[in-house]
Amino acid sequence: MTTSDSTNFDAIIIGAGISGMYQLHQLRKLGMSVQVLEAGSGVGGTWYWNRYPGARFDSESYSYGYSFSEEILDEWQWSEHFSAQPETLRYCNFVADKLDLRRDIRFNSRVDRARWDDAAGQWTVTTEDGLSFTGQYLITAIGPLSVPTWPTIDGIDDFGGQSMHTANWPHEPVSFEGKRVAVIGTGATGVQTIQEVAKTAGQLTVFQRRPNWCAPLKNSPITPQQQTDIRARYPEIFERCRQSHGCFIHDADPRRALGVSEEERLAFYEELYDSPGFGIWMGNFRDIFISEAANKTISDFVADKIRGRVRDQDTAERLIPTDHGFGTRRVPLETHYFEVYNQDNVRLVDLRDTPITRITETGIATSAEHLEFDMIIYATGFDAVTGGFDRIAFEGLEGQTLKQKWADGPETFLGMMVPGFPNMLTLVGPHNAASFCNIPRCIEQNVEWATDFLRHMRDKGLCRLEAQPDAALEWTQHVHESAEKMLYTKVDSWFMGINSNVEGKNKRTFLLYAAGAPDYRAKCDEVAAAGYAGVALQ
Ligand code: NA7
Repeated sequence: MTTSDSTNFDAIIIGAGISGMYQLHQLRKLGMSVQVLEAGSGVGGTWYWNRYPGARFDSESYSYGYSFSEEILDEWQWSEHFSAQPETLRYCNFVADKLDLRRDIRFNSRVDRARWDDAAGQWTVTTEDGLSFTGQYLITAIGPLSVPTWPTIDGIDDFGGQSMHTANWPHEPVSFEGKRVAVIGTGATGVQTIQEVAKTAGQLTVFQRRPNWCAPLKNSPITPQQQTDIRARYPEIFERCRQSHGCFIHDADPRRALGVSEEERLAFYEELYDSPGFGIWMGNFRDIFISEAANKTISDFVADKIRGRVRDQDTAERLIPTDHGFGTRRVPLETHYFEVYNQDNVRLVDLRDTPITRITETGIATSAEHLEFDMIIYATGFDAVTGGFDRIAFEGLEGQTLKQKWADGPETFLGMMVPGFPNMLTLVGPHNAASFCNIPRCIEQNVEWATDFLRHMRDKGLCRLEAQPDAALEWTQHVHESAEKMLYTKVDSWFMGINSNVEGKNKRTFLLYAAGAPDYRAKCDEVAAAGYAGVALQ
């Protein structure tokens, strides 16, 4: 394996985000020729595109960076416990420089098609600007949240002011000073945006369809003393992440919410609410995700906190979710989010009472009124997990497309391979623990596993791998069975492949992996130790 001319490579990687960058580094170490094709003009993926105000980590910064290089760990210093997007993008660029990655990345190259040629044993990958590249292996590093979705509201193109989607934010600074700004959407992104825009906007109107359960982020700068401590504890931090369900530094408390006294339970909830990060979600009692009665205890607790923080009680009630329990959808972490609704310049419009009827040239019409704006911000989310795959015409054996194959929901082996699509590996694909994880931790596992696999192929003189249908069926069943008892499968969310703005994304199918990263890793290791059982090798 060292095929290389200007368009023919051992491997093609789609995407130069956190996973594509690391995969490139690893495949180079194997001596492979690699071409990375990246739609953006720089590295960073999510952190390149999502430049909206307030974008930042919900993972502790020092648990998020790559762990594989001591040099990178030694040289990089995070400034905050939950760093903001500009710093994370600088980090991605720092890593790209350090590892000299850019020479194998072709920027401004959006892939629109990838076709497997079984006779030639290679993929042909084409970009929107008409260029073609061939590679023996195709590795998708396209991210689970990379296809922004705009709402399907009449008149959306009529608006004469500035319209922006948070995931496609301009590279130039955007000022809200004195402006009349609308934000549509109150997911993790909307919440981060709203709390930032509210600081300077003349008027901010938030259009909320369904509220989410938000909890305090409790961010702060990292002091020099803490920095020294973090450096010394890196191995311990990463080991802790490795052992935990979602690779965060927080792991579920072994007690049950309903197995302790009310006093003990409330004291624990107070402690979690007052602690930084995802502790209140990932480090909570283990039964809150399974038992509705247990879940009600934390939902009631957080609802009371919202009532205590928002002055107008009608607004407070509208900000409290009633259609799902705490933690059954992604928990947005916030900094003074609820207090924003106490400001005179901020108003909440509840779309459950007064839906948007159309966007006009000057603003937004609801069933009750017309409101004028200078700017509309769409924080309306993504065609999650499978959207990035739908956007590219992947064509496998006998001309079958991946979109056709996954029309009723994805079917994968380990969330890394699809029968009928030989020599293709899907980093952070559906049914992969990495799609429900402190993502770089799981990305490192995905990349290292894929690299070991390709090393095995080379060492054994093999050139074709294809997941077997029965192995994929078994894995897919296991994915669904592991999630079955979890409350989040009873709720509409992007975890369940629901997106009201995308045709066909209205049937619940679990897209992630619920049994946890340690189980996932063990299963991957077991498959590898058995000579990649479940994969036909030639
Ligand atoms: P989310 O979590 O999917 O949130 C999207 C928000 O946009 C949510 O509040 C939606 O309401 C709202 N939305 C979507 N379409 C519409 C229309 N047509 N009208 C009104 N409101 C709408 O996306 P985020 O970007 O916030 O977060 C995605 C992930 O990125 C997040 O989990 C982090 O991991 C990072 P709905 O709830 O559907 O009623």
